Amino acid sequence: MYDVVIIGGGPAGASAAIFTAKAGKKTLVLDSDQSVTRRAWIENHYGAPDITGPDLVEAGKKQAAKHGAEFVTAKAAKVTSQNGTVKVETEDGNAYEGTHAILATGMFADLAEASGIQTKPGTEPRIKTIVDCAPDGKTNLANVWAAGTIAGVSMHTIITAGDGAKVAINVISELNGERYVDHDVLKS
Ligand SMILES: Cc1cc2nc3c(=O)[nH]c(=O)nc-3n(C[C@H](O)[C@H](O)C(O)COP(=O)(O)OP(=O)(O)OC[C@H]3O[C@@H](n4cnc5c(N)ncnc54)[C@H](O)[C@@H]3O)c2cc1C
Repeated sequence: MYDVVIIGGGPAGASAAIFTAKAGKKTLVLDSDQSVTRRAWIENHYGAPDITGPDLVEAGKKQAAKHGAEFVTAKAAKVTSQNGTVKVETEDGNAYEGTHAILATGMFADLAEASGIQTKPGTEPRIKTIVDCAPDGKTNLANVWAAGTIAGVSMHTIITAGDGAKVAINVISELNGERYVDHDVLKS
């Protein structure tokens, strides 16, 4: 049983996984490897001048794995939530359980729709459907959250990665029962 199951390994999902894994939460990332970011050349990501989308996506996954996040290449087909446990079933017939789940599926709303997670029309350019979530990321399904493009934020890597981090801190704070901060100090 995981503390957090994250669906989507793009900037939003992997950024969330960096925070949850670094906070000592047992973290699984399920990813179908269809990130649109892989087609990007990025010159506007604060602190990472001139980077290819594939390099940014790989760097994010490596950073999360360094802190203990597990990655499985699979397509999630359905999310259910019952009695404090979230179950994620994948197209290859497997199922994974966690206390919380974060949807970071980018432009893909099919998982949310197949799972009875409320959606609404997107407001950002080229985004058809998004999850109808609260500002903290909570969806209508207990312990299921949304982050990044699928949560309706502006479709830019610094913003989707930031939103993944924001939602991860909300999930960690809920697990810990108090607000969480992750600050490391430069050793002198
Ligand atoms: C051509 C192009 C150029 C761009 N240039 C820039 C730029 O210069 N600067 C900038 O800031 N942004 C740019 N972007 C936007 C950037 O790529 C996105 O904003 C972004 O970062 C999206 O992050 P995300 O994590 O929300 O989604 P994504 O990166 O799309 O990640 C979503 C992940 O979820 C996975 N997934 C979806 N459904 C499932 C499922 N059911 N089960 C398992 N996994 C699933 C997908 O495989 C994917 O890996 C560009 C985008 C494109 C397409």
